[in-house]
Amino acid sequence: MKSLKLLGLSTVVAITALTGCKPKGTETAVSGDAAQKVYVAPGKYDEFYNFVSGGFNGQVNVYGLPSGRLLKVLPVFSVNPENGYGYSEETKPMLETSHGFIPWDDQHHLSLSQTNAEVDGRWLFANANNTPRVARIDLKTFKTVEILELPNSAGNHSSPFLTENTEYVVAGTRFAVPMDDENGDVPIDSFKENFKGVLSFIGIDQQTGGMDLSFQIEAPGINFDLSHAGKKKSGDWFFFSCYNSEKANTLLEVNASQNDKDFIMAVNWKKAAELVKAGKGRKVVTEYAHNTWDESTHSATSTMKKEVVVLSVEDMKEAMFMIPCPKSPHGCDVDPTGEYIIGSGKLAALIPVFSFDKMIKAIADKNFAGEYDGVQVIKYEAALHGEVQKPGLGPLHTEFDGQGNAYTSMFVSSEVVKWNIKDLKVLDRQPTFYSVGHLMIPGGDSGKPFGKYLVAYNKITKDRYLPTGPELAQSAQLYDISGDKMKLLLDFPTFGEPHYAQALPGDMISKNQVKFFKIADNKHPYATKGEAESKVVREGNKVHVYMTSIRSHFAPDNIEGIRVGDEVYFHVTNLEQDWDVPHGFAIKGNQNAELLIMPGETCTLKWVPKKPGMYPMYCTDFCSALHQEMQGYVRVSPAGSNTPLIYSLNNKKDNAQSPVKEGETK
Ligand code: K7E
Ligand code: CUA
Repeated sequence: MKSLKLLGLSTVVAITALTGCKPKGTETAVSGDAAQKVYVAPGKYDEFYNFVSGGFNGQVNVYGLPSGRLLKVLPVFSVNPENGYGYSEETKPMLETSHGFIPWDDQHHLSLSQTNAEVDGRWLFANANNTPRVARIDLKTFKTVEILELPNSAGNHSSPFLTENTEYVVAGTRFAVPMDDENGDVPIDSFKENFKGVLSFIGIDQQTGGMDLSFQIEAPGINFDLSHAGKKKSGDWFFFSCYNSEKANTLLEVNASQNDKDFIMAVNWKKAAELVKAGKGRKVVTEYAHNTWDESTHSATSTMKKEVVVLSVEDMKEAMFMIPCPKSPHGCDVDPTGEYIIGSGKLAALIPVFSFDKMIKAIADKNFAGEYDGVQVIKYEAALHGEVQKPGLGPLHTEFDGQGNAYTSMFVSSEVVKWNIKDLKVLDRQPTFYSVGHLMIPGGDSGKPFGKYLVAYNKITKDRYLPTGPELAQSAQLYDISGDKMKLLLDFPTFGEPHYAQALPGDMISKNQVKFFKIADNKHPYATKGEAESKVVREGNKVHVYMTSIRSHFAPDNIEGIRVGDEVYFHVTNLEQDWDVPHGFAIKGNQNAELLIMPGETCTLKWVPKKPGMYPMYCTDFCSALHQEMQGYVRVSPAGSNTPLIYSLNNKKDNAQSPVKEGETK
């Protein structure tokens, strides 16, 4: 969405004049009882969890609503020094890809798992935009437990969106690119012949949530921007917004804005799945990483997959259609009944609303306007329910309240517009401060919205908070939508750049929270299940420290006999069996982050000391009154020295292991 900030630069003169216009009446926009409505008293829980994408920080941020309090930053696609995600040996495989280890990505969209088109509180799915991947977060532990890379794709923007029973997570590529099994080393201006837009269908195991790339569809080389599944009557279908039907490969802000209409593409995913089952599609050889987290070993594994089944446009002839949609559609949203599909043309002066029933009839009647790269194009009027006239400028995204109303964000005119889905009349408009991107109603893209609040996620903050140098916090705004008119209640700053978000009632997941991991169930190969088992083992130049932590000491806490040239692995097991008692671990000179070890878990920090000396280590998380005493020393001797390897707690050295015993040369 960044590009939209530049929208007004040269092409759209009329809009240029309006991008600078800023809504008036900031103070009067807030009603008298706003404070009371967002006040959550100390010790009380918020009503909703709000999961907000972190944009260019690659993480997912969790807020409470209505308070706007930040509860947690969940590491997903970027390393996180706070808890060692991407730094500890156990979590590093989560960020492996076919391009190697990637410590950063750009995260835009989130989808909560659904059952019967209602959010069910099991999992949260997130996209990585830059190096195409989809992640699954387990809402029992708030941990990223799986990441699947997507081949034949680039710019995984139209992702991840879910079918109504979480059968598939679907992802459309933003950039058309040559297929992975074809030579990508071709002139860029061969775009029209060589570039394809691929849609990915990731099958979800209903018990475990495990992801598997079931198949892909090789669609025309168009840019897929967003999507949503149909629901209820349209539950077998998926709808994707597409821009750049011009197939421009340079200066898209001008060249991809030529056509009066681009498309919404409708795909019958059930038929596609049947075709694959019937043996259609070709096997494309490629490489993509599948990374999974195992909660019994507290470790991730990365495996490289080699193949994917790809359906062609020809295969999909009866199951894939285009609907013309004005001017570079961005958001593609389906109302709670599944009947209405809303395309938001960023440059359009109206919002088209399509009817699912009419679309099906148009297909049956072969009411087509022609073909686009082999895909039948349904006549615009044949699928159209109607247009919302003069809704505002720069419509982007639409959510629903379950009462027959839609709410659309207007990036350019900086407002949220409420309108009636049936008669398409605008009912209310409220300013946003400023330049709203996505908006979100809890459950607002499902078949059962909770419809009490709406949050606008704004791109520009300007004067809303105390200034903080050249970069200001991005901002969210909470509106009360329980009445006829929307009421602004609250501003709260956000982390990174928020795009899409999801929310659900707190009690749907709060009661299922894992409070600690049972030490008896810990199957980590280097777990140390009691202090008596703690030890230090040398294997050549690798030294494994089997360490425990409990309030308020490490075992062992004195280690000697480490040499320059050693690779030391601190496998720290947190022996606590109590909620909210992590221990930290840090050692002077460690080149990666620290560890934060949950109760019952084992985490590993790799440390390569560069020079001889005395290296203090300590717990970084204030865990008890004697937290500051939770410390120790590691003595590092020069390479080749014969300092015996000894380790102890409280100077008991019975377990001392001599390097000579290991049969090593000195
Ligand atoms: Cu509109 Cu990436 Cu969903 Cu941002 S996108 S706003
Ligand atoms: Cu353990 Cu502080």
